[in-house]
Order: sequence, then C-alpha cells, then structure tokens
Amino acid sequence: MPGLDIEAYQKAFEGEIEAVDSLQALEELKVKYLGRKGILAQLTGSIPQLPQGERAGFGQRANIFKNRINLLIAEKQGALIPQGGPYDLPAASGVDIGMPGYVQEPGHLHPITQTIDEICLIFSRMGFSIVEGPEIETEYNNFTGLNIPLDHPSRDAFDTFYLKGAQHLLLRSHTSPVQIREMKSTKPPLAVVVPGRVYRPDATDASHLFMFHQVEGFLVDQGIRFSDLKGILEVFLKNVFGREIKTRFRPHFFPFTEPSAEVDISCSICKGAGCSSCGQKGWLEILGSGMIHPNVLKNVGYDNKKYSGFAFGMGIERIAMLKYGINDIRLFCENDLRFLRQF
Ligand code: 2NL
Repeated sequence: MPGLDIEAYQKAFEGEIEAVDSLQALEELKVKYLGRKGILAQLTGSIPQLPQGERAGFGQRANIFKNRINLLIAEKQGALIPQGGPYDLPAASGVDIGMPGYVQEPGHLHPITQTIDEICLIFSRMGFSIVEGPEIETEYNNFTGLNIPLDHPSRDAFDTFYLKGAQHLLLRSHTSPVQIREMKSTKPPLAVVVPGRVYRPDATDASHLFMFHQVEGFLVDQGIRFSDLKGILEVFLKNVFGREIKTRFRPHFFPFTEPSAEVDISCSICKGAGCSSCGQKGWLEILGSGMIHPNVLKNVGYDNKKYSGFAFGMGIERIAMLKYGINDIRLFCENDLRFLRQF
C-alpha cells in the first residue's frame, strides 16, 4: 500500500467493508482505519512532513476520506443490526430509549452586538450605508483631519494609545477616522454610519473600559441644516428608547462640528421627574452631534461653500446600559453566562 495514497486506501477500505458480515468485524475495521494508531491517524500525522504547498489539499482529502469511512460504517451498522418489530427495535438495536436526551443550548449574539445591529438597522432604514474601517489609524485621520488642534488634550499620550516605534500610528480613539476615509473616497451626497471598537487608556471601573464600542454617523449634501440633524436623531432615539421619550439638544463644543450639541433623552425610569438613574436630572445624556466644521469638509476635499452636513457619535456600552438598566460596564466583557443569558 503506497504510504500516502489516500485514493488507494479508500479503494481498499471500500473492498474491506463490503466483505464485513458481523458487528465484530465492523468494529475491527473501524479500529483499523479510525483508531488511535489507525490509517487515518497515520495519514494526518504525516502532514507536517509534506511540502508546505501540499498540506492543505492533503488535509482536505484526508477529511473527505474520514467522512466517507464514517458514512459507510454507519450504513453497514444499520444493515447488520437485526431489525425486529416496532416494539423490540430499541432493545434489539442497543438503543436505550429511557436515556435522557441531549439538550442543545442555542447561543445568541452578545448584547453589544445586538445593540450595534439595532442602531445600524434603524439608520439603514433611513438610507444610511454601514461602513467599517481599521482599528490602527494615522494621527491625521484620528485627529488632524477632524480639525483637532495639535495641543488638544485628547492627543496626549495619556489619552490615546500610540504605537511603539511608529509615532504617527495609534489605536483609534473614536470611529471618526473611518468617516474621514469615507468622505475622502466618495463624493456627496453621502450618508454613512460607522460601528466599531475604539481604544482609550482609561483605568477600568464601573463606567470605563480601555476598549469600548461606538457608532458614529454623518450625512453630507447640498443644503443640509441643523433641523435635518434634529429630525434624524429624534427618529433614531424614539426607535431605540420608545415613542414616548422626549429629546433635548444642549449647546456643546467639539472641534470637528460647529455648532455642536449634546443630546439628552428624558429619563425613562422616572419619566423626567428625577431619580438615581439620571442623577436627579430627569435627563440622560446619549450622544454628541453637530454640523460638520467647514475645515473638516475642506480637509477631505469637499467644497464647503456648496456642501454642508451633520455628524453624531455615541458610546454603545452606555446606550446598552441605559436601555437594559445595567450598572457596571465590566459585565460586558466578563463572559459570565448568568449575565449574558438575559439578552
Ligand atoms: C461624542 C461626540 C461626535 C462626531 C462624533 C463625526 C464628526 C465628523 C464627521 C463624521 Cl466631523 N463624524 N463624529 C460628530 C459630533 C460628535 O461624538 O460625544 N461621542 C460619544
């Protein structure tokens, strides 16, 4: 028998199983081919000795062979087991119908993934496309292109993970660099949402992780106004938190938007009266937003006299915590099934 000729082994196996006429002979054949020191084990054990380029193909063929062996053995077993009437079949075939069955516990998506999917679905229904980008970014895409000045505190090494030995590369601190890439490569009109992981060197506590998730989005066209931003975000927030919530836009400052606003929703727990969840304020801060700064439009090569747009960003862990009443962000990454099974 040629040492590694799978086809020859397969021919031989098919002849041998044809001749098997007892369950004992079948068991012996099974050990010969599938046993710990069997032919299949020898075949797969020899893979490391093969030239690099042949290993994957050989492994695939060995797998197909194994499946074929299992199939023919199962068929033969069925043919060899004495078939009685409907009532003595279980006992005769050695199947104990009194044994408890296997419970297959279905898994599900992580609550953060579910929240990202829900947010993206709402925006895609409003015509936004969904784009992802790299987690290692350039300082330009993460800061400079976004009109974030050189002396801005977020650029400090205490607030951003810079790559060792590559000073202009970093772990993105928000998903906005993907927006820069997208605007640079695509002419308006353009409406995009960007979900993904972001990184900041914060000490871990009940409300901080050094890696978390954001969804940001933007829309650029001719004649886009702040009222467009308000309308889109209002529809979005009512979809996530319920028809009955109110929204509030508070003036704020971001270097990449002007004017900028932080957006609150009325606290769904106390209905705006003030409780411990909202720090007695009656309002919960949900996202940051604003009209894209003309400098940003210029940086990506858009004519900022002709085009305007809005942008927004939110932290997913925070949204999921508010939506589901979770009080510790660390629960999302502890893989505790007692927590995860609730979603
Ligand atoms: C926040 C603030 C914001 C953006 C993110 C953005 C900006 C531009 C283009 C595309 Cl210039 N996207 N993102 C804009 C305003 C606010 O987020 O507090 N996030 C949790």
